[in-house]
Amino acid sequence: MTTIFQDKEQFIDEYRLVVKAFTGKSFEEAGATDRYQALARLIAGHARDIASESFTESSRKHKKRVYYFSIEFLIGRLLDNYLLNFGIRDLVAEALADMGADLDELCELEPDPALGNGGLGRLAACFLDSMAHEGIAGYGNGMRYRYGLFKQEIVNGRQHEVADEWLSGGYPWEVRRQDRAVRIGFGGHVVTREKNGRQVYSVEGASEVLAVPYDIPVVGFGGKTVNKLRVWSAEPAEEHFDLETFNHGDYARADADRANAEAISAILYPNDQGEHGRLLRLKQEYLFVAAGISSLLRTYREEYGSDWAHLSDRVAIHTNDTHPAMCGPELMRVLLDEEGLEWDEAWEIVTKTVSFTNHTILPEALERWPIDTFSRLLPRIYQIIEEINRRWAESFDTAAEGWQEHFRNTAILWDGEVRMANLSVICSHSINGVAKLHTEILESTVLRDFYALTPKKFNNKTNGISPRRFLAEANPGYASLISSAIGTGWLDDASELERLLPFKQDAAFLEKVGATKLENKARLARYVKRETGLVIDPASIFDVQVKRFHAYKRQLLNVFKVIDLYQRLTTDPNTTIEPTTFIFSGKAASSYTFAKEVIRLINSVADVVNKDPRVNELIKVCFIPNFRVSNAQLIYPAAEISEQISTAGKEASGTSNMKLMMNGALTLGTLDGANIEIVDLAGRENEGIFGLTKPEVQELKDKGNYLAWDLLNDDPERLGRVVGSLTDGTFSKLSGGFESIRNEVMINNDPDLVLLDFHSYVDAFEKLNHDWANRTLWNRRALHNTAMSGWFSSDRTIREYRDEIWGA
Ligand code: Z15
Repeated sequence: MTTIFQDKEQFIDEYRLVVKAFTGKSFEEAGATDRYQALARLIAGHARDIASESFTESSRKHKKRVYYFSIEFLIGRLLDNYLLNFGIRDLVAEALADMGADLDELCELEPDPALGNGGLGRLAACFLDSMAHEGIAGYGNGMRYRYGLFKQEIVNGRQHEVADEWLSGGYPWEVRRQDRAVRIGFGGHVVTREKNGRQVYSVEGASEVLAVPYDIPVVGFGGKTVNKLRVWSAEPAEEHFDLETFNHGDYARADADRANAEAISAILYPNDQGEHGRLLRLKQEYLFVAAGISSLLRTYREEYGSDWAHLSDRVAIHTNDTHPAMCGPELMRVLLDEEGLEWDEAWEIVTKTVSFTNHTILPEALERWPIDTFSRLLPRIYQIIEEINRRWAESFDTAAEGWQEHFRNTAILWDGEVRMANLSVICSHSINGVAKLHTEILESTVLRDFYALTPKKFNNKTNGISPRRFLAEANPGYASLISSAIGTGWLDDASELERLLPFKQDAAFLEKVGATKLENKARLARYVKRETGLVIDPASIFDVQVKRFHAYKRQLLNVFKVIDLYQRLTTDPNTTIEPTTFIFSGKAASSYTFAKEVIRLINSVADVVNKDPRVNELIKVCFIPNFRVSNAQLIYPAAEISEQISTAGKEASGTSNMKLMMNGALTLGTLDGANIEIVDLAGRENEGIFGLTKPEVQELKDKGNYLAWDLLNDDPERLGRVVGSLTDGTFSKLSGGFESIRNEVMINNDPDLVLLDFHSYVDAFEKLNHDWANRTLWNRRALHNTAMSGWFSSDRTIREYRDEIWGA
């Protein structure tokens, strides 16, 4: 463990100096925000010192550098995390207490940077954590959005979106690196010249913006390695402030260049998966790709000169989904146009350096850009893509049976569009999915023609999560109980959690497992009371579904279950249930009408159920607004039931399933994504598995005879009553009825098979719910889940990437 302060006194001396230098005030005079800012700056300063040591050491050892390109990094708050990773959390907490301050209160003042939407962005952040822990020279490359993902407010049950001004108070962790700014060109046209008997290409008439990097340190657990995350901000390339126009009173026009450039990094697009096509988004994608490539090549050049043939020995470029798909063509452009390499040489270097992860099979999420938009914005990149595509076509044996179909499915340019997934695959030496089932689906359907050609390029890397952030930091009570039993080695090597297994026979220990859960539930209940006014009972079962709202994730199935229970409890005296709080949290894309209606339905059901004295001692519905990393860390530790109920085949992996498992929740889920691996590890008897499997869903689709009406007609008492309640006024008091949801299920024929899985779901829920009565058995299963969750550490995932993809 590298330590940055010898003792409390040294910390206090340094801290007082930083408070003084930063605010001009003494610690006693400084307010809480200043105290937070100064503390973060102090830790960030030490982190940067170690970062430069880590960099020097990796140079000396000629370590391969891994650049992780992602358009999202959902890093969460850093102060608490970095104190933990430096091993000084207790020291700093005690020192602050001596000074009359409270560390937890200061941590709460940190903004939660929302530079991502959901799973993909948080995965990227866990990977940075694990690369630093594993001592990999691994760097994030992404976008510095001025406004992160919108803040969600709930008004009359509806989601409202409010701008997230996370930078307004200043962000103490970042350092602006003006000296490493890069000019990026858009538009213009390609000019060809002859130079020494060779065609040379360049772009003329492009308009340029300046990409300015901001570096954020990434502290690995143990404090030995500090890497960095580099995020890019767009600014005008020249100061074109027009004084004359300004003096004539046209203030806005005087600064128009600035506004146009800054628009590129103004907002994060709030769609988790699905609809795109905005020119500004394409500009974002090219900006962070081109700036990142330029920046990593500069570092390489400083270390190894222009020895491009060995680039792939020293550098790995990983593309997180298709948003950075232009890494391949952009690296080709630099090698061809700026470094003068021949196509074949350059292509070999590119394909040995670049690798690709696919995160979804949803067709609406597979990025495609209209060729005319694309070629106008990025003429040279487009030209290179055309040549890649031409050579790809040429590589087929046109005498072979069915080659046309294989080409049609794998072409980059088709039907007037640039297909980014195919571009990513063709430019990469490795293509992976994010869970076993997901990779199988890629190989057998979505990318099957590629798989047939180059099966060895395909591999699986089941996702993981950081045990430091999602267990140690989020759940300090449980973490210290675990450490009291098996020591603290699990923080370094989460597979050691398996050493908890013998404690399943220890009744006193199991009781403590239950007691820490109860404390976490009380902590969450206080948060809910503060944020929403709703009172929830920590003695009830906390049943939790927290994730983005999407039809395939089937929050609708969950609320149908709640409606059914409500109706049975109020009409059928034989219905029994352990007291349960149904907790939902998550955002919907601003333009995703159906998802937003499901949020409104949940809040409308909550409004009725929570006010109804016939049931509100037994069931409560709780929607927690504005789901983000910081409140997620309060929610996971409080959960007993983890709802992972996507239609089989649709959820690539899921990662909240792993976070909840590690925190001792039992999975109520379908055999989808990484749920399958949870069951393999922890045993079906320790979870609640229900519903159609992927092959069964497939068979149904192939037969094509599923009819939602049949299910409704067969079950008027329960399903019929649930669906009827959407439009009969039962839940319409708050802000109206739910015709559009009813139409989705009955007229659009229930595309996500909510009605089909309804009964097996409710039955599986009731079984789990009744199991709760025997608390010893329950706590034993909870502990078993935690004990078997170590394999889902992102350290394991990252070691697999390192050994099998990056060779770092
Ligand atoms: C996103 O969050 C995911 C996939 C995407 O293609 C996009 Cl654009 C965003 C999610 C998957 O839905 C989820 O199953 C997976 O666990 C996560 O990426 C990380 O791989």
